[in-house]
Amino acid sequence: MKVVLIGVGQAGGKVTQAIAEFDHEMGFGAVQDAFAVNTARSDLSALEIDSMLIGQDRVKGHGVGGDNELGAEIMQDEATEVMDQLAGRIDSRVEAVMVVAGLGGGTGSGGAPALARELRRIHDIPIYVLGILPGRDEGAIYQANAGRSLKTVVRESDSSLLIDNDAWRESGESVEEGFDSINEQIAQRVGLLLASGETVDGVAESVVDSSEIINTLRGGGVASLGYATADASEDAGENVNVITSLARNALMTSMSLPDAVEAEAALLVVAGAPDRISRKGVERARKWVEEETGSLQVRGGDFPLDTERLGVLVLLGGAERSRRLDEFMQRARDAHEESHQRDPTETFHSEELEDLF
Ligand SMILES: Nc1nc2c(ncn2[C@@H]2O[C@H](COP(=O)(O)OP(=O)(O)OP(=O)(O)O)[C@@H](O)[C@H]2O)c(=O)[nH]1
Ligand SMILES: [Mg+2]
Repeated sequence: MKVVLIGVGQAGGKVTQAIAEFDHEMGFGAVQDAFAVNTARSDLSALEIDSMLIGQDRVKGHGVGGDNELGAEIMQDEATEVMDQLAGRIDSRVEAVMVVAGLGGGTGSGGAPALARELRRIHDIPIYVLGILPGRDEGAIYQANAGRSLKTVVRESDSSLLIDNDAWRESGESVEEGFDSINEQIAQRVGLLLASGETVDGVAESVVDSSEIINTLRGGGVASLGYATADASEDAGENVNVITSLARNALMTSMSLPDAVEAEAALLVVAGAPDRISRKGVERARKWVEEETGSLQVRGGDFPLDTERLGVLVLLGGAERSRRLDEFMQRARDAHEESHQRDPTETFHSEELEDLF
């Protein structure tokens, strides 16, 4: 799927660059362009992708310090300039835009939904948000910010792919220590998903294409992505169980937003050498995903890759009924109450923290 990535804020810029680099190193060509927007000059100068500084008159290049309302205001005020910068990048080949941001900060948290809204007004292609949720041990302000931003992000995007910072963290690492490795994991998994929709010459009809990704996300709401790999036999016939257990691992242990109980739609992508992919395994894995998610819309397809291993990607659309999301919203509400007790004058719109849907 040909995409333009737009990172907003520090996490947004770093993750955008990581996905673009992965795509480039692998030679996939799914990422047409990668761009970063931020209120902090130093965050932008650490990046190699093209970028734009906003809010200079208000925060002098120093970031919004976690104030996501200010982040949203700045993006709204400078929307025309940002759209001008993006116009030439989103050309007719581009099939979707992905706005990338950490939802716990200020610039990305407030700016990403504001940018998504503008993009949707102007462009007919799907505008997705890749939103990073703070991990459990990040501070209260991050939790509260992300809680407030989440509902807006979901409303303003065609689908919001959520990644919990605890989901793909190496055990033993703190979230901060782990950012680079988390970003690598995000880059690999999201990069593979985007590349899986790129048609390759002379391949069978079982290959995934962009429309399947778009259709899986068509219902909007929250999306989640999981991935697992394993060694595989040269003989497809011996890989039936490899594929079914990879699907199980991807869905049960590696989702970017863990513990989804239901999904509206799902896409099961089996990556690997075509002669190692067992059709029977793919069929069984699809049936299992159907039963597990209660979705009657489970799409499937192959992603031919020159490797001895097999990998399975599971993309869920309409997956807002997740225990992890409930847990997260509770954390955000607790964080909000805590900050309220400290500062009773704070004007916090608590209705935004009521149940997400
Ligand atoms: N996965 C990941 N998360 C990050 C990274 N950097 C920051 N975060 C998370 O993103 C949230 C903070 O957002 P930032 O992107 O730092 O904030 P910002 O959008 O730049 O906003 P301000 O700094 O307030 O202007 C927190 O929840 C962090 O844990 C990163 O490199 N990778
Ligand atoms: Mg910042």
